[in-house]
Amino acid sequence: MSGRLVTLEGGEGAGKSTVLEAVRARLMRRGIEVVVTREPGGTALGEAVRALVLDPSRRGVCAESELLLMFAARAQLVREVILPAVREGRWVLSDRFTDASYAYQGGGRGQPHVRIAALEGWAAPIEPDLTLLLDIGVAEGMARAGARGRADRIEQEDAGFFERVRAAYRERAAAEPARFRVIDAGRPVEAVREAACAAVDAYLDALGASR
Ligand code: Z5A
Repeated sequence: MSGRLVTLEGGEGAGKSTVLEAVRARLMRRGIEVVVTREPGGTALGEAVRALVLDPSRRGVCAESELLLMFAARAQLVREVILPAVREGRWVLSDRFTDASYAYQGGGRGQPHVRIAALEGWAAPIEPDLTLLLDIGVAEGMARAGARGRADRIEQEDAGFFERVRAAYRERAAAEPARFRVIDAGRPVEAVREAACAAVDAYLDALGASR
């Protein structure tokens, strides 16, 4: 089977980290070699950018800089990790990818869609094959994340910002139903994990059927 890019997305407190390991384990159980990565990050350069862009003490980061930093990390990740792995037939499971820029920098910060699309076209020219969107109400997600006790710079935004992020994610999912699976992340952990794994199983079964 050829390589694939699978991404996990969601707003504040959606539980991506909690679900990621279950999805990885399910793919491996189905005989697939998985490379796990995250955004921003996943390379030495990307992790340095992550520390910079999420540093809660850094004030006054403009939306344009934030967007460019996300894509600087992504360009490196695509070339250093994702494209080589996919070309070698492995699957990459990424905790966030370009949809996050459309949601956070586009929906949240108001950066124009065309500007993000232009960056995507040359800096990160690969689209995920499957995207699991963990969707949760903003108040509930913020309560979960708040209970965790640490907040990066972007997590310190207000509920209105996260409402715009959520709306942007949902719009993208509605526009691309073949790629997205929207998972109700407001349920107990086990139910969310199961729904995510079931979506992966269904995707794999469909691939098998079409081979
Ligand atoms: N960002 C961006 O702006 N633009 C971009 O292009 C990209 C990223 C790529 C870092 O992302 C930030 O970068 C993020 C978006 C921005 N900032 N914000 N906001 P990240 O993905 O690394 O950070 P994160 O959003 O905080 O994700 P996370 O750490 O993986 O958190 P999570 O998705 O909310 O997952 P969690 O840690 O598994 O769950 C949160 C808490 O809820 C935790 O205590 C769990 O035990 C609990 N939890 C999880 N699931 C459940 C259920 N089902 N019930 C009850 N409690 C639960």
